[in-house]
Amino acid sequence: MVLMLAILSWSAKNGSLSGRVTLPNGRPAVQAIVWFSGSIRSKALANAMVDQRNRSFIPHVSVVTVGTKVDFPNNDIIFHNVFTEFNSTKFDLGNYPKGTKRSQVFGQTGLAVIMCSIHPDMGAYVMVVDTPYYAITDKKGDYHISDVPSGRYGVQVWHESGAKASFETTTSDNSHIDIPLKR
Ligand SMILES: [Cu+2]
Repeated sequence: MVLMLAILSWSAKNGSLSGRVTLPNGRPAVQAIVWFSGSIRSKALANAMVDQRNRSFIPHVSVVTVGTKVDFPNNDIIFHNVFTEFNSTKFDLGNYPKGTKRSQVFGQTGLAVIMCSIHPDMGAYVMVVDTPYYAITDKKGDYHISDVPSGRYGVQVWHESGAKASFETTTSDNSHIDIPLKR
């Protein structure tokens, strides 16, 4: 009984995974997405949004879990359109004016490339994952995924330049892994 309690308290202790992601040229990979792959499952997020302001999508890169409904409000002074290429399926949410919004549910994992047919310079990415463990790197290329149960995980990394990485790791306590991306 004492031994079982000891094992339970040991396995209940969560750690973290953090480090720096770099591009093939050695520079920091800014807004790279790091997420766990494999048998972990997640719940849909209660809310998620890609805003449209000043002729751009904000945020430029985001992560949602499978089944999440993403809102695309138009908070700009001009009309925008939203069309998405998601796992080789195209969705067109139409053209709509300031103060209105359209939404889309992402029911499977994959990368959604968000575009505006009116303004070809507008673009955003929504990565749909099936794990609660993910992070987007900051300006230094640093990521931090907290509250990770100790164990063996697949890790995927994506950057909009096309550089990526995937590997397996065993995490315990606070693991530090720097990730050089390749094309
Ligand atoms: Cu636009």
